[in-house]
Formats: sequence, C-alpha cells, structure tokens
Amino acid sequence: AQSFAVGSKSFTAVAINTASKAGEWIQSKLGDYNNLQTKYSVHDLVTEVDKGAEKMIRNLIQTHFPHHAILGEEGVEPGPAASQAALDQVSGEEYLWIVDPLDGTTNFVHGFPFFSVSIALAYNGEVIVGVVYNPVHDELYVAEKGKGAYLKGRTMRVSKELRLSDSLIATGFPADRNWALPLNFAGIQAVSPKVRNLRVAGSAALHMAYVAAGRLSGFWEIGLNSWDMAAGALLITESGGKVTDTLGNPYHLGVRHVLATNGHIHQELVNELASAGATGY
Ligand code: 2AM
Ligand code: CA
Ligand code: CA
Ligand code: CA
Repeated sequence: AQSFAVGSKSFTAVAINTASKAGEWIQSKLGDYNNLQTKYSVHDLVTEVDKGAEKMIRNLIQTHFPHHAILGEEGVEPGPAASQAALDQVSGEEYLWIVDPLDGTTNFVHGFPFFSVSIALAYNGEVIVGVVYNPVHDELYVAEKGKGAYLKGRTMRVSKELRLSDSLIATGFPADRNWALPLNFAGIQAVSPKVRNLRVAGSAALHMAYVAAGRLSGFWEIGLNSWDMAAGALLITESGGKVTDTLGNPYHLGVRHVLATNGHIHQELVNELASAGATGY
C-alpha cells in the first residue's frame, strides 16, 4: 500500500531538504553566465547550474532511497520523443522521483527572478509527494497526497474566482517555435479578452505553485514534460484545484498539454482553448 516513508525516513522530509539545498545553491550561482549552452534550439538553454543541481538532487535522493528510480530532465536527451521514451522506461517503477532541477533556466540566465526546483515522488505512477522551491523568495510549496498542501506552514487553497472575467491566468511561450508557438498564440488570442489579465513568467512549476496558492486562477501550457508538472499538479489538487490535459481529461504523468485551475473556471478555459484550436491535440 501507499506509504510516505521507508523505515524512519520520510519521503517528504527528503524532498524538502533536497529541494532547499539545490535551490540555495542555484541562488548562489545567480548572475554566473559561465558555460551557457543551447540544447535543442536557441530557445532551449542549459547551464552548468542545471546539471550541477540535478547531480546534487540525485545524490541526496540516492543516499536515502538507493532502490528508488529517478527521472530528471538533465538525464534525458532533449526533444519530445526522448522525453516520452524516458518516461515509458520508468513507467513500471514502484517509487519514482521526478526532478526538474531548475525550472525557468532562461529566467535564471537573464537574472529574471522567477525560477524553481521541482521534486515529485510517484508511487506506481501516481504522485504522492510534490515540492516546489523558489529560492528567490525562499518559498517552499509542499503537498502530500490526501494530506493537503502547505506554504510556510499554512494550508494553501486555490483562488475563489468563479468567472474567467475575474481571473488572472498564466501560460507559457512554448520552446517549440514551429508548431507549438503559433498554436499558443491562437490560445492567447482567444483567452486574453475573456480574463482580467494574462501572465507569462517562464517557470511552469512555479506558475502551478501560484495556482495552488491562489495567486493565479489558472495556467495552461502546450508541450511540457513530466518533470515540469508532477509536483505542481499535486500542489494544486491538494489545494482544492483541478489539473487536466487541455481537453479536460484527467492528469497523469504522460500529459504534455496541461490545464490547471481553481476548478471553477476550468470548463470555460477548456472551451476557449478548444474553440481556438489551441489544445495542442
Ligand atoms: P525549463 O526552464 O526547465 O527548461 C516555460 O514556458 C517552461 O517551458 C519552463 O517550465 C521550461 O522549463 C519549459 N521549457 C523550456 N524549454 C523547453 C523545451 N525545449 N521543451 C519543453 N519545455 C521547455
Ligand atoms: Ca530545460
Ligand atoms: Ca522545466
Ligand atoms: Ca529544467
């Protein structure tokens, strides 16, 4: 059965400790432009900090749970096909850690202070622990399945807006400039007149944490990977919100086009994206 610990070691405590340590190290490297590389395209960056943070996270998890599997962004070849293959490869694992060591690399490189560390633990394919850490604001978001979600020791709840017209919504500009970017422009064109305003701040994991904390009413993005969303998805559902694909189907680790909201405005957003032909499907 699902458990939150092996022996005396709490999964959540390890996730929190690991995300905090990695985040503090990342923060200490802010403004360091060394070893900037492009990965898949000029829009897809990776730095020694992404790689170093992932190494640190893997080491800490392995020290505590040597038999658990780890899926981390920097251990996977770039591109959607390799991401899907990497996820398929670990789909049979009982305990799987899903790690984005630095979500918002472009922001980090430019010194735009909106990035995060995302660590999730899945048990038989279902996320049971999710932690997102924003080192800039020293904000640690924690969720345990069935036990709620917390920010600075306080229970998080999603926002209360009932209508899109009262809502602050976030999305992302996809890294894929060929099919996903024009598609999301269509989504933005459809959604932006209906909402109070739109934000595009560049960290999917942190956008999702903001939905959980009630700072955003919703978020959607096309072409993401499991490590961008796994922790954020649990934060949101444990805060009373809703996470699906952009068609409104239930979230699972293989979802790439995500819609996450306070629940109330979910169907309205599904409808807008569908009518704009901007679901990504
Ligand atoms: P990253 O910073 O960890 O790479 C911003 O729109 C979001 O897209 C971020 O969460 C970012 O994660 C992610 N992202 C950046 N490049 C990407 C790519 N090539 N494919 C998919 N997602 C990407
Ligand atoms: Ca990346
Ligand atoms: Ca990411
Ligand atoms: Ca990353």
